[in-house]
Amino acid sequence: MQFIDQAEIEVEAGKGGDGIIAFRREKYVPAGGPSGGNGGKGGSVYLRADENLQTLLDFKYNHKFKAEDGSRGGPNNRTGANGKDLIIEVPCGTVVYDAQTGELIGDLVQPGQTLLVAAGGKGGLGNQHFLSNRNRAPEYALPGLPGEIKQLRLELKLLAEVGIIGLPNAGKSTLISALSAARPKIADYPFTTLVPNLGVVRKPTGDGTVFADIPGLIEGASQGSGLGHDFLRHIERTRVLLHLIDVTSDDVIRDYSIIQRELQAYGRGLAERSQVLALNKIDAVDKESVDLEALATQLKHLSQAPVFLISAVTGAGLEPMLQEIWSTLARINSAQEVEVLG
Ligand SMILES: Nc1nc2c(ncn2[C@@H]2O[C@H](COP(=O)(O)OP(=O)(O)OP(=O)(O)O)[C@@H](O)[C@H]2O)c(=O)[nH]1
Ligand SMILES: [Mg+2]
Repeated sequence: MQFIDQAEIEVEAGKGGDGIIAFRREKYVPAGGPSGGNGGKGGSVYLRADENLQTLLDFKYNHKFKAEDGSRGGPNNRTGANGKDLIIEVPCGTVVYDAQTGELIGDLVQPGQTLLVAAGGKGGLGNQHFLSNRNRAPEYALPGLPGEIKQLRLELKLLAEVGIIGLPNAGKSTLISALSAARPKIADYPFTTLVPNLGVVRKPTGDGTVFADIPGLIEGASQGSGLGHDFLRHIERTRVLLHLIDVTSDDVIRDYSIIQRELQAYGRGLAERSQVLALNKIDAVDKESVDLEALATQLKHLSQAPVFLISAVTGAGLEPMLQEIWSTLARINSAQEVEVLG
């Protein structure tokens, strides 16, 4: 599945109903007063955050939305019916911009939160409204006003809890396909992954956690080199970074440090985020000539983070690594609850 995290849509609110011109015709009343009712208000368009949605994919096929028009006023001072509002569901975390001006309209964070994006037009006034001492029989009414039309750009930062990062070719996509139902392209060359892949990994408790496989980062990513910067933005909202390092590299420590420096240069707290490190491809090293345990210990000292020896291909070491990720997430989540309560 292609993951789309941007979409453009057009929203149009309903037009207000027209006011009408009418006069009472009653028996024995030679000239009845004006009785044309006002038009109803046009429906407005709202966006609403829905926690069950994960992507903006739906908007690829469907990008024009219109709310109902208000009805015309009726005789006997009857106001026309208001047009129904239109509510468009979007994933939590959707940021909404005016596509023409680039202006930020709003950010939909909490489930159920709504945002007015196009206001319905006002109904026109019927001729009864214009009755005055000067004019006992006004022969005019106002048309309803048009509803707002807006081009919106929706942006969704991946709401993944775990971001898989690392140099190109470290095995990130192989890992997400081993852990989840995601089937990204895997190949023996850098920059195989061009857009982030999402995969849902089942916790022992049964519920899922979203992992994001990010395109490989290279030196200078924070300055825009490679595919870098665009994708660092995607991991801003993750809680844990799973940093994969290819253990067959000639300098594992250097590889670790390159990524660490990019996180630091990017800022926004990424370098301080909880990390779990995994030395991947242990099936491919000659255990006689490489002391994997020593390498892991060295990295642990340097990074102050837990380090695991894994193979995304054979599945070795994945279980303890996942356990560490679940307990790290649990720690972070309960710390946040305390913050909210305090
Ligand atoms: N032997 C061995 N090879 C692996 C392992 N994990 C990944 N590979 C191989 O490493 C190569 C790169 O794997 P990918 O999963 O595409 O790497 P990536 O990190 O997603 O790469 P980019 O998307 O380019 O950043 C592929 O040829 C994989 O088969 C592993 O545990 N053992
Ligand atoms: Mg990849």
